[in-house]
Amino acid sequence: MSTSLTIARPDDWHLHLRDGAMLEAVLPETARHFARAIIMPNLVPPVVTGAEAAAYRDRIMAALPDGMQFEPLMTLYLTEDTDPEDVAAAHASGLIKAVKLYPAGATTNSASGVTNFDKVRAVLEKMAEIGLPLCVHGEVTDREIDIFDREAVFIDRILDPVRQSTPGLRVVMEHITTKNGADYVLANETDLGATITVQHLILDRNDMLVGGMRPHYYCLPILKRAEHREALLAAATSGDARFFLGTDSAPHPTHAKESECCSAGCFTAPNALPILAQTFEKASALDKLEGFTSRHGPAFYGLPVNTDTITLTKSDRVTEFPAKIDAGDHTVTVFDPGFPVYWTVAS
Ligand code: OTD
Ligand code: ZN
Ligand code: ZN
Repeated sequence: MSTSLTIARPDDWHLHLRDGAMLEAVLPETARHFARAIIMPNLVPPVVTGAEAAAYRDRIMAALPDGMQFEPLMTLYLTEDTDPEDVAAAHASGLIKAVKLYPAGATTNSASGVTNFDKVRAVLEKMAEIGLPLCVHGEVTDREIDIFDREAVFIDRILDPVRQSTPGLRVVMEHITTKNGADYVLANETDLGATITVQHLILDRNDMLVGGMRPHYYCLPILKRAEHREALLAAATSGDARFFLGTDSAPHPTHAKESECCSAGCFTAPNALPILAQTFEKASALDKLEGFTSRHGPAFYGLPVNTDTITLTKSDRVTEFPAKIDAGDHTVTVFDPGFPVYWTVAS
């Protein structure tokens, strides 16, 4: 028995490709299935200027194996020193598709992020004027706020005030992890979208913590309670165009994950689409998969939907994914959803 589903080729609206040997190792895993991806700028040092984004794009294209197609959609890392005119020029030339806001200290390599939002006001106003989206890592970083509450508090304290004071600013709430995040999107008709990862659709904090700590499920924002996962799944499978796939595939060497202080991030690029097909099927929403993976993102970013297609097939044999891929002197452990997957990307 087999079932198949052909959809417009997906894009990944939130991806970490890194640099050097890691970039070479992980790029084919994305390019095999996805046509384009919004490339996160949290390198060390971060990608701050248009010139740095152009150089990074060139390194990505140089790392793409012969015969593979892929378009990196570049972003700039917003700092308190970012020059509005440099942002506008990088946008006007077609180089960048978004600017990324990290509150300082929120996640991996976010030390150069924003602490004082008054200092980025001129950049945000320029972005609203030219229609350039702001991608937001939506967590406060104050020590006194519990890690499980950081997204909800960010929405109230930072996101809503920034949006109110910058009319016309287009915002993508990246990797939403709570019902609060989904509800905020649903309550705001215009200029707002949200990406959702694979792991936040299928896992909750019990999967990470009960019976032992599973470092490969540790990512930021951290997995939440089951009721939040259910709200995200409802949003993703609803067909609402404000929700689209951003895998947040974030590779780290296996030793850095399986360590005393584990790095945050799940490496989902190789199996994101088969896991999603199975998840949408289980939710009786296979007909909504193409919108989530291939149509809603381009609509938000004002880009064409890809004209070629991929075919996902389901069989009664479990799909085998590699446990690890090689990356220079290291390996990267591939995300294991914790259940057998019967879908595969056929072409
Ligand atoms: N979350 N890991 C990383 C980034 C994301 O917040 C994110 O976008 C990373 O490793 O770059 C993670 O857990
Ligand atoms: Zn983030
Ligand atoms: Zn990310």
